[in-house]
Amino acid sequence: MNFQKTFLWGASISAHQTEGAYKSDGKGLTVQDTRPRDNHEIADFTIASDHYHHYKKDIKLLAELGVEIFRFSISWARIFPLGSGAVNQSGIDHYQKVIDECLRYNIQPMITLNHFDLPQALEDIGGWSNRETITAFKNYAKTVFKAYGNQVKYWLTINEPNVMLLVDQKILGKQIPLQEKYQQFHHLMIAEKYAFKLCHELVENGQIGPVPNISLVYPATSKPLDNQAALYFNSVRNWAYLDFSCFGRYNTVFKDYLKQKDISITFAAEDEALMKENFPDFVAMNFYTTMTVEKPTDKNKMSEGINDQQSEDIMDWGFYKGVTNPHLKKNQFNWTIDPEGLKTTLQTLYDRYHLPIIITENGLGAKDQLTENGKIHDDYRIDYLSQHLEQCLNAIQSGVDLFGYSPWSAIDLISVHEGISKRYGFIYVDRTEKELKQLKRYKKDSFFWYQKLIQTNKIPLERR
Ligand code: BGP
Repeated sequence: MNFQKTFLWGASISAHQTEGAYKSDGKGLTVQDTRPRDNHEIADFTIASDHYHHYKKDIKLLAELGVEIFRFSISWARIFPLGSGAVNQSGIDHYQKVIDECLRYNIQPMITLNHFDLPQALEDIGGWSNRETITAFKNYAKTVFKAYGNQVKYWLTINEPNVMLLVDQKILGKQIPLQEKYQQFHHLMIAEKYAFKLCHELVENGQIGPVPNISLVYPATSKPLDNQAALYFNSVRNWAYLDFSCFGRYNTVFKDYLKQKDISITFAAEDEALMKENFPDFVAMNFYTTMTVEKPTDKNKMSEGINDQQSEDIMDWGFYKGVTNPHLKKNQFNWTIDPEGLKTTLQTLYDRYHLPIIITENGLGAKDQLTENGKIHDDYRIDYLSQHLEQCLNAIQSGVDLFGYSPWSAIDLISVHEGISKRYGFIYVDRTEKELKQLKRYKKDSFFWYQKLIQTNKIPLERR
């Protein structure tokens, strides 16, 4: 079976992980520029892949790759250096040039409004704990919809609010107390509702979707209590977010979790109506892995909190504890690989929301090697992508309305907390953690493989 001709092929990046130029042309600092680093041996985001200065070259390569969409995020602090207040015209102009460059090659931009990089000035007033941040976000979203809405039709709201809150230490560099975390959840989701509303009001034919990271949660055994554990973690990690986006409500399992944790959420007068009147046009989903949990039985054996995206790092006493799934392999960075889980995730998601789905992240982080003659033989990435795409086809055949695939990542970028050595791109960026070299771009084997796939709408059998 082939993919339909209308299926959208893309590639994804985020601003802070690629752009660099972290203080150029009036940009303000963001929480990603200031967050305390646990490992100073790895690259920071100050120069990253220097996409800010290489965007023309990078987009030309993406055109050669053949993608129809390019998912990137706008750095809010380039548009509003202080998060709100005066607009920075250089920031507006920069993304205008990026959009023009995409359109020159017939590539549709798919823009994420915010990808982990909240302006520091807003963090200084409490970040997402303060409703002022919602007001600032509304104004920022309105500004970019007005600036680019006549050219950009695909929009994404806030990248992975679920992972950002669950893995706060790794992504934001600080742990948010539980009560505050779930008030932030509410504010993030309300901000998203404003984005749906404003996009529909301001962008003619505009389409907008939420972009959570979805990892289906399996029970470790058929014990009823392990199944309960999976139910709660599925709700807290996945459905609480999408139920808010797509149904406009808190789901009952999540409400019970909050009640048992003694957490109460403060609503503002406008929230109820906003939640129930504004919905997305599609769901964008980032998928890397699945999770497996059991009901925890021994408090002494548990350390606190959720430390990473992997099962083994999940601990929530009374609810769930992550375990290794013995049936699945792992990548070099200990992330579980579960292509069949992608099919089940797509089916579960489609059955729940009945909205078209696009995958906006999926990919393999690996320590690629550049050979002396400028090649990167990343067969392991091709294998990973092939296996996941086969499951996309199976999901489509089973009735899921999956309309596009935009893997992570277009070019090599700085991983959230594992530097440049953890590479995801189709395009290799020649730098090390500490040495910038020339930042030259090279096409990996996966580049040619993906190019062929896009040309034929069929998963190529050959690897090179
Ligand atoms: C997602 C984020 C991305 C990206 C990816 C891989 O959660 O949206 O920004 O980085 O995960 O994660 P990592 O960089 O930790 O390997």
